[in-house]
Amino acid sequence: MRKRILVFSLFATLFFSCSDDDGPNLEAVPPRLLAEVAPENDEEIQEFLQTHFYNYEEFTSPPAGFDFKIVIDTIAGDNADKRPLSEFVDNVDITVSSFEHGLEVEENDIPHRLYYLSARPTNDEVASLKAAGTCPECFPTVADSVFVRWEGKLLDGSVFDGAANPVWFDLARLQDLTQGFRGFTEGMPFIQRGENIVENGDGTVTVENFGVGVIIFPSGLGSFNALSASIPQYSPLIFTVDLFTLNNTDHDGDGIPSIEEDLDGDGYLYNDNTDSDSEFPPLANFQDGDDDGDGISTREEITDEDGNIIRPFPDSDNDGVPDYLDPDTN
Ligand SMILES: [Ca+2]
Ligand SMILES: [Ca+2]
Ligand SMILES: [Ca+2]
Ligand SMILES: [Ca+2]
Repeated sequence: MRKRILVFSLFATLFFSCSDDDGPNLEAVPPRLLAEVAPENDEEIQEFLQTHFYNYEEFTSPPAGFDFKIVIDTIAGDNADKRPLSEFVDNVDITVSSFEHGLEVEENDIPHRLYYLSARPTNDEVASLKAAGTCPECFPTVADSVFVRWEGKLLDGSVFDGAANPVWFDLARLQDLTQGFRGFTEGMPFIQRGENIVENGDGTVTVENFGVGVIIFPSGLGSFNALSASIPQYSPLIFTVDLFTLNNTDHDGDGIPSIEEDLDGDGYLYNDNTDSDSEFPPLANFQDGDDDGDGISTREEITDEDGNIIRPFPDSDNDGVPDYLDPDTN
């Protein structure tokens, strides 16, 4: 019996083989390649987008008392004439490398397609608001913290987790794939925050016009091959989110907002580490209070005698590298 339980519990993830002499011999199945799983997952996602719809009619003409909750259903039967999700989503390619999942076989910058749908306001409205540049603070960056209600589902519709009451998420932390949900972070900048949020004093909040959206992404932007009771390996994930509000974040408190510590501007915070040679464990700049590792804190290198931050950041030797990133100057 013990052996049977062992076999059943490990069957999904381990290769089981019997050898004649010393009984069961368990061998780990090596993880699959990102480059192989990403296009497979994309096919599954595209199939999903073509065969499912959301309650777009309610979002276009909200009935009295509508709760602005996204409902996704199959295009079939009474709903055979609905317009598929594929007509409403936009997508963006995000590259993922093997080190992010701690994979042994090296793969670099493998494209992963993430799909997003803002239902309120619509993707088009979000795009024109962003293009107009009138309200950059209305949208989170990948470095911010967000206050959201959310639900996480698999493509078969089963819910693996969620929060019916809003909770805070640190998107920068979630971007670290050891957390398993980088896609959640990468999709959030396409969702608009709500307005006039008020704490009611009883633990609840009210908010107006909160952004409502869906983010769908392949497993390489999720938990990939990780073992979990609720998410099968290599599963694409769907998140529905209501974005109540957000906070800009300065994780290391050095006076530089974390998003400005994405020095190469690629939207990924963990590959910017000015003093990577000199520290262990490595700390990306947004986590590091002394970015150039010269022993003088970043804050000290960017402030005047009164502690006010000087902009642009001081560059005493005029070599184009500000002092806080230049170990030669302080
Ligand atoms: Ca900082
Ligand atoms: Ca970066
Ligand atoms: Ca820093
Ligand atoms: Ca320094």
